[in-house]
Amino acid sequence: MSTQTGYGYDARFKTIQKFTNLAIPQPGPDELVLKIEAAGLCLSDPHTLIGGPIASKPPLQTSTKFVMGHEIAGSVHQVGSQLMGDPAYATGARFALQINHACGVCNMCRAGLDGSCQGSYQAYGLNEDGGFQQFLLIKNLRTLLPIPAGVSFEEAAVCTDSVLTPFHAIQKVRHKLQPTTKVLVQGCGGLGLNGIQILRNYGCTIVATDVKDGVDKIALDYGASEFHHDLSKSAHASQSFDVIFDFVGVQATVNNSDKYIKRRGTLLMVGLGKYKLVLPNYTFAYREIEVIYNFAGNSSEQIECMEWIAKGLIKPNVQIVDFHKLPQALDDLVNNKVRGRVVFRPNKL
Ligand code: FEH
Ligand code: ZN
Repeated sequence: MSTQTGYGYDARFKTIQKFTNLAIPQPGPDELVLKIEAAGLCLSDPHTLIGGPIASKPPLQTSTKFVMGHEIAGSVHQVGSQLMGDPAYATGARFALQINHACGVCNMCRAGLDGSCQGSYQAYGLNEDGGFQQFLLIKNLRTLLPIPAGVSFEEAAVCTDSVLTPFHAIQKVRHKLQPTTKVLVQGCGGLGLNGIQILRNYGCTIVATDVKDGVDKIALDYGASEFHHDLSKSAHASQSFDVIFDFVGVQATVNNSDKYIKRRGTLLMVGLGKYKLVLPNYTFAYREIEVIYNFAGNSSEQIECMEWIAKGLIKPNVQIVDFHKLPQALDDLVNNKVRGRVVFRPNKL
């Protein structure tokens, strides 16, 4: 096979494009080619198609056409001349990718905060080629994170984003999570269900809410002590939650947070449902609400998440879908018909 098929972004269209006859990359001396074993679908994929990609940092130009898919796990297929014989990159070695190409040398990276790297704005599948294809060229070896034994490619793929993102947000407030802490999780989709599983380990009381049908049982199985479609029909008083995670990010969830957060409570904004939101300035100020924004996470946290999965502390809810059904799966995601995280296996045709 000398060509491959991929799905991705083309600036001329707002819909996902099927690319046939893509060249299979050849590695340069210090590069390698990763065989894509699993690639997850995320709400940021439709956002990329309609809102344009995350901009690259000049002088690098954002590609006007690239293969999408940013939740990526794979195995080493071919290495460049300088990597030959290096056991770390032996054929078949298993890696998950860090989505953003952290440079490793800026102040953020040196402080371990490489998810906020100041040196590079490149991100697999978001502004350059990603995992919705069979083979991907890896130029930045720092983005390769070894997958521990006991973690599947599918789990490692979703760990790059849908596990890492709630994990990163939860780490910021873990000192507040006591058995008496009342936590509200808004949104039981890709992020929220993983968030509940992570929170369960901190012993706090977790109340989950989602307007969607069919997620109550799984939210309870994963560690929520209660699930409500509509909190106003529950026994929870207004201003009664210490910590609220908004894994949705729409106006209705912000309004819910305004109603239910306690004085001096903490609101973690995680979901990117809407581009702009109205925050209740007066009531948040009066109650001294701490609002913390979150985005993705650091590679050390991603490695830790994979260790949690290996230990059985988190079981990501993955749903494997045939690669050729990718455009349909994307439509289903946009229309809120997906349960769990969709993962493709581009090499299993
Ligand atoms: C992670 C890292 C860099 C860019 C984007 C992301 C995702 O959270 C997007 O879903
Ligand atoms: Zn994503």
